[in-house]
Amino acid sequence: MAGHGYQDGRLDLPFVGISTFGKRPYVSDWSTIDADIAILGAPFDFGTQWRAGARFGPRGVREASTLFSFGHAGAYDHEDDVTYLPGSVRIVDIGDADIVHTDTSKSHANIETGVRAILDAGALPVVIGGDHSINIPCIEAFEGRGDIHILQIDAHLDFVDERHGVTRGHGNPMRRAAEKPYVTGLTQVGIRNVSSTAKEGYDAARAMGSDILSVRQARNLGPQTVIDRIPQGARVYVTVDIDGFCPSIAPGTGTPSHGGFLYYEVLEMMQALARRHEVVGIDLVEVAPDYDPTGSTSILAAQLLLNTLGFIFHARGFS
Ligand SMILES: [Mn+2]
Repeated sequence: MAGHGYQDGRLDLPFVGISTFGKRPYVSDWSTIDADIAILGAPFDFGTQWRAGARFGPRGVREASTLFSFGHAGAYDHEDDVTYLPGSVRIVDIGDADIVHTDTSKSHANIETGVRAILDAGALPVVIGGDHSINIPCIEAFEGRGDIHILQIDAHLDFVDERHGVTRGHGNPMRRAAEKPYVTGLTQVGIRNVSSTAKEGYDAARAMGSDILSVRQARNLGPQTVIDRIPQGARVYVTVDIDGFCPSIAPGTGTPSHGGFLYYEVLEMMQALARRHEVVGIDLVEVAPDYDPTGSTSILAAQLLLNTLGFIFHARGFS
């Protein structure tokens, strides 16, 4: 069989080489992004209110993503009879936003610069956190680029307005998003248990256009019905807090909350979303690899991202 294409050159197994996301090309110059998807790391975790460690999320998820980097022929899914992420979908990794310790403003500004560079290049931004505060500069990068709706998968509502002067911590991002004139609404799914948001936050969220569903409510509705609640025609930005998942499968996070989603529940929401809506951006936050010595949390994050990207670009007609 010598000479057949996929047996030529390097074998390049997943554990071999440099851990960019999916072992895709690294682009260090943000003025030269030429891709359909660009991955940005946002290793910032000064916004946490309990366990830090999400600063290592980008490295953890990148390393885990190499598991799914076999070859360049795409990922064949026998259930869907589709080869997702064929070679025609160009993915690059633009590295990390620079983080300045103790300086949230500078660090967030650097994240926003990265997302703007990706959007200016016409690519889909995929940002790996970092704690959930990194969603704030991600959403700010969308200013002047049309209306968006936000789909949040999370255990926590993250709708705190301000406490002790803090407005850009990991309990604030959905409130900051809802304040933007170009954010037309939020669908907040997986919300459960005690968290930083008090009743006033829930009332404010609903008054500002949020549809809030717990895990049990979402489970009873089913993934398609949850997605059908998002207004038809909305351009959707997805923010996934890994603690939306059950800590039994995602213990590597700062504030785990029992009773979360299992893999297919979220995956099927992403598939339904990709079929029905234009997805304009994604962030995945709060992976703190040090709390999960098995590495399973990072693998879950990488697997969800790659499969979601496959659904989005399949819906866009790539084959
Ligand atoms: Mn969150």
